[in-house]
Amino acid sequence: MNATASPHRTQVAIVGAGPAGLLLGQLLHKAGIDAIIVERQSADYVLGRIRAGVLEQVTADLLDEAGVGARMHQEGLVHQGFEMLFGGLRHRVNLNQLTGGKNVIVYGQTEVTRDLMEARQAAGLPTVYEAQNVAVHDFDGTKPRLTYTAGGRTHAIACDFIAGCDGFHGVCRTSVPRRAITEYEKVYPFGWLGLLSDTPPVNHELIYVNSPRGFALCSQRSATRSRYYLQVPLTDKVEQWPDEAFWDELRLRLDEAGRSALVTGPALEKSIAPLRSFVCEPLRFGRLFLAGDAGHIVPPTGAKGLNLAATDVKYLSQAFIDHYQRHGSDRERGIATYSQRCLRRIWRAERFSWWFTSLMHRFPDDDAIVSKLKDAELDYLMHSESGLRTVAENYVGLPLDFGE
Ligand code: RFL
Ligand code: PHB
Repeated sequence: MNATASPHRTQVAIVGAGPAGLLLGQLLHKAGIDAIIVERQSADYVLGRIRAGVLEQVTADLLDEAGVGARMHQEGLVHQGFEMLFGGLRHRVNLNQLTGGKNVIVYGQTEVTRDLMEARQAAGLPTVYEAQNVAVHDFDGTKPRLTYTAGGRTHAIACDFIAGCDGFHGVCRTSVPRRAITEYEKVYPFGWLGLLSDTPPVNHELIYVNSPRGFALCSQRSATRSRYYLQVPLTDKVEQWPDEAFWDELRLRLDEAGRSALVTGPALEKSIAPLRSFVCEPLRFGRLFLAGDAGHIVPPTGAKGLNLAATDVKYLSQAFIDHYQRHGSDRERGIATYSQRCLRRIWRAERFSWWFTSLMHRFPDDDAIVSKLKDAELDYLMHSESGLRTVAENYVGLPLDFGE
């Protein structure tokens, strides 16, 4: 039987030390609000997950606001555009020109996470790693609690609010009664096989490829580190894809210029990720708030997941700051409107990610006419100023406040 340690008290208990939880912790710390983060995995495990690579300007601004942007500015690569390859031809989407000067920054999620972890550690802020049996309680009343076990003991944290930043497979969303939630979900009939290698990128900008053999993406982390993805059947296993098979298939999906520029090397990491569109409504249940992948998932084609997590966290930190620091009727406004503010932005990003994914991938039931129609849509988009602008303004992301 576990002994129970005496309860801790904090203002905000954060579940999950991914980018959403860590960024929230940092923004609250800057505002003088107490928070404890409780994470199921070890810090090394969290840092070992290779995920996002593209940051919107809004996300970069938030990292600056949190005081963790220095290395991103030094090492991140500012990209003013990307390329689309289909029908054997490349087309450039000039993000900067089409959006009045906006760019994206290529800087890996691993690095964002590392910067946030180091800042948290330097400030001496509490994070519990390898917490087991994390559970959230009484969030529909005024005294929520979080419990977990570690080192053979049960620990309890009493708090004012719980922030569920625990990703798609977390415990927070599933602790809410089913009748209080509506979930919208689409699972795509393919996955992305990703490979990371210490090889120079095939191109100075990202290339999104729609080929008859399926989608491919040429991304990067630095001038010497590349990240590539291939659309693969959901039934494929990583073991079926030795490095050489990966490179051979990528060559077949590229154009001649890509094939001759491609430098291959051993994989540092290789994994298959399923693709999903998912939204949970609402995102607040009494004193429990969902942020990031805990509340929504986008397929990675639009590079929106991490960016949406960051903007949820901006709205959530602002809601808590207003609650603790404002007086008068505005005090609870951020809390009351959190879900609706986030969801409007989320649905726009969901739409873009779903549309871009549908356009760029081959679906098992696409017949000849669907393929021809997608080719025609791509051809139209890349040769129309408004088509290109539509792609560009969605890719660089919406501003934080985009009007009523
Ligand atoms: P995370 O990163 O999943 O972190 C959640 C954390 O919660 C912990 N956890 C728990 N802790 C305590 N108790 C429990 N019961 C817990 N259950 C879970 C987990 O261990 C974890 O540490 O969610 P967060 O913070 O919301 O961040 C979201 C992003 O990670 C995600 O949206 C992006 O990675 C998505 N994504 C991309 N987003 C972009 O903006 N740009 C991109 O270029 C991009 N590329 C990608 C991506 C995701 C990918 N995969 C693998 C799904 C590329 C890929 C291949
Ligand atoms: C990545 O570099 O991991 C990456 C880039 C762009 C995407 C998805 C993933 O759309």
